[in-house]
Amino acid sequence: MTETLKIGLIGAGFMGKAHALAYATMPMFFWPAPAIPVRYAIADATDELAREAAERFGFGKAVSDWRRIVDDPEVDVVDIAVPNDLHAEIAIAAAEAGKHVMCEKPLARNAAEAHEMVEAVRKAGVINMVAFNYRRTPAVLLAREIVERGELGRLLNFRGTYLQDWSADPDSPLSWRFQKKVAGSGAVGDIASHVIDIARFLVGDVMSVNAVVKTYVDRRPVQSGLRDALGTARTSGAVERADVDVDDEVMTMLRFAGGVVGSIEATRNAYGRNNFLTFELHGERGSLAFNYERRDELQLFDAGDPGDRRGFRTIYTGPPHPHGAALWPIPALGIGYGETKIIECHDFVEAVTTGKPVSPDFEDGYAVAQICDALLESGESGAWVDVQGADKGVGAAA
Ligand code: NAI
Ligand code: SOE
Repeated sequence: MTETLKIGLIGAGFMGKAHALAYATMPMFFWPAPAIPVRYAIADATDELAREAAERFGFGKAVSDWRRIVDDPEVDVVDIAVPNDLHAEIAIAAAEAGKHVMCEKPLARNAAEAHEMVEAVRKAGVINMVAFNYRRTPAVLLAREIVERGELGRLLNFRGTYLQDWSADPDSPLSWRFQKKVAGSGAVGDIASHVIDIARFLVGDVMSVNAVVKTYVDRRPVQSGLRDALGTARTSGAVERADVDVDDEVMTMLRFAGGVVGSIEATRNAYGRNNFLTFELHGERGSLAFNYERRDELQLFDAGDPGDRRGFRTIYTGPPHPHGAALWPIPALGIGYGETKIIECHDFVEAVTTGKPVSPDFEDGYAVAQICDALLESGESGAWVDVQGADKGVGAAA
């Protein structure tokens, strides 16, 4: 019989749903599964929310105090899918209780908090992962293989974007994502962090940054309820409004270890862009281009092609590509956001059962938080800012 792992999931909003789906379906894709995740207990902020989540997502127990999950000796894995201000407290308590920890991104509100989390998991010796799932899109994994095989030659530059429009409307309410005390930062930690993770995955450590950081909508309608409706709710007219104290947008130049240069732009105010997470990577022998909105495709340019054949070639990911065989049998049948979470879940569960480390782990989450802190500092000062602790060299982010 396949081993089982009891999961305690904390938070039943957008990410609670995505993680529950991944635990339920991972063995249906990856078989033999490294272990069968058992949806043991789920927590949300009230008894009613927790009960509803348990019924909907198939968990055996519902609790409104997350400490009951952390303290339960039956729980093997604590999975943190709540707003950012709770990540550190829960992860540290879970590690101290000897649980393996999966934590949503950004790892914490800032690098200092993230560092405490790294110390806690290191001391406890538990498996830990930060949920930067976009790097697990098969096309992104393929990009990494192409880079590792040296097919692009020496890397020259990385250009990344993450453009969304769900908060462009000033009547979209002041959810937790617009409050510094909860979120830590705005577009920087929320979405630029994903591109930073991919940049580290493909290129290596970021050494210094020079950023413009901006807040366009500085007051929003006060929201009732804890969950972020991500722009699907509107409150117009003479409603109570309160201050937004995080950024909407960041644009930055980057210097990587090893001499690669780059740029990243992230905004939640780009009308017409939904989940426009893109990158281009240029090397001395070729280039790669990716757009998450066409996530089954990777564009490859080979500078060695004859002059009359120059152009990007579209590779449709499928069974021959990383984790592709576990998904669907024909390329371009189409994978979704859920599949990236299922792959993430597989790799995490495999790490827990084998004891082998998995990436991105809390160290990676901490490194991304250091870059985010540097972006915010540069946005304030207008100067280039060195990223604290960035001394590990190209490839260290693997
Ligand atoms: P959400 O607002 O949809 O859900 C948060 C849930 O946490 C709500 O159900 C809320 O009631 C619950 N909650 C709040 N306080 C709680 C407490 N003390 N105990 C138990 N539950 C509590 O938020 P969403 O979008 O699910 O975000 C959660 C985390 O996931 C954030 O860190 C966010 O940055 C991250 N995220 C990551 C994504 C990715 O692509 N990897 C996508 C969306 C979010
Ligand atoms: C909102 O910007 C959001 O839900 C982010 O929090 C996620 O990390 C991203 O994957 C989708 O957009």
